[in-house]
Amino acid sequence: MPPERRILHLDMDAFFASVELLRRPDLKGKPVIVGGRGDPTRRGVVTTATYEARAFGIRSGMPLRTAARLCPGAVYLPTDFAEYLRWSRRFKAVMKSVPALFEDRGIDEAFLDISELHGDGRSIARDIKRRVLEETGLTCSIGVAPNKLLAKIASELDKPDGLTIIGEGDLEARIWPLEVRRIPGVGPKANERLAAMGIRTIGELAASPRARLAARFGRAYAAFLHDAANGRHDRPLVTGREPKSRSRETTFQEDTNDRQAILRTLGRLARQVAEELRDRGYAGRTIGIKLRYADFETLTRDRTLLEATDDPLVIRAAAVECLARVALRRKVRLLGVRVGSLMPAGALQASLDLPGLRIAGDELQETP
Ligand code: TTP
Ligand code: MG
Repeated sequence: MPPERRILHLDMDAFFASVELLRRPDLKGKPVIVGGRGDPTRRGVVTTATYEARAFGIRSGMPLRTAARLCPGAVYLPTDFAEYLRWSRRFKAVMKSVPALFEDRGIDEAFLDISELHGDGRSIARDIKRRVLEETGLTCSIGVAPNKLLAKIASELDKPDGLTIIGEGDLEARIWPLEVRRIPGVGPKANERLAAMGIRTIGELAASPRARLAARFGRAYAAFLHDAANGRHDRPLVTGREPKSRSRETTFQEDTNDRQAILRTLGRLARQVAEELRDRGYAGRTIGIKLRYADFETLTRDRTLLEATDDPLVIRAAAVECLARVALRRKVRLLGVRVGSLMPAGALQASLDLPGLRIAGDELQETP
């Protein structure tokens, strides 16, 4: 048996809302809901809410108007990504100062592989929690376990301000009673299918014959599910992960097919995506749009440029070309701009050296 690894997963508590409370301490203890433009009479979705608001049934992804019905007394605040990004960097700086492999998992969570560190997992985790609080004034929840999957499940078990250590011997008592949807990688569809098979808890999943799961899910996913339920997951941390794309989207206050309004919004989204790319030091070659009609039919179009860009005007021009390829007879509900095939902007120069290529439709093709 290989020595037991120790993986630490940290997830910030009610992240966007907690950052808002830093500048509005008067709102502490109140139901606060962050989303859209912070106006529940207008369109938009909840990004997150304080635990006080969650007590009213408020959840991420819920339309603001629904939230307003459930919790009319809440304070509604607009989403301010730039501000959350700044605080995200600060708590990650604390984690990165630990001499251990670090995996960035997005704006409010990350892993550390603390296998090689001296000291027990609990004191390492406590120390990180204390320093994150000192540096940011924010609380987080940490899970420590023999693998990434269990560590992530563990970090959620005692939220907010939690600390949960799961060892191999804790599987039966702590993990098996949980619902299968607590396994990262089990979405609503898999959850539904498992339920239809009579599998509700992780323990029930662990006890299911692999062949039965494979017949329903295919061999690879079945193996993932069965191993996960049995606490087996040997993925290493992914360090130096490069983001694949950046995107921004917005829901119109009123469904529209007014080309001018759509173009204006496209320009704004292009500017926002470009700003975020520059902020993070990336440029991308694939520019795409996403368009959702009022009936929720959704389509995407993209085109690949010769050179990676972080220029808002170039991004907008490419997005406008994509827009020209879709019909605007029906009204549009949502519009998005995405820049993909990202590379560090420093590598931009190297990417310019692409002789013999031209753009044809969506694909780069060899010039005849
Ligand atoms: P989460 O960690 O899922 O949620 P949270 O930090 O708000 O709350 P918890 O204490 O349960 O961890 O997501 C982190 C941030 O990502 C969250 O503050 C807002 C944003 N987010 C969205 O914008 N949309 C979403 O659907 C979700 C789930 C999160
Ligand atoms: Mg969180």
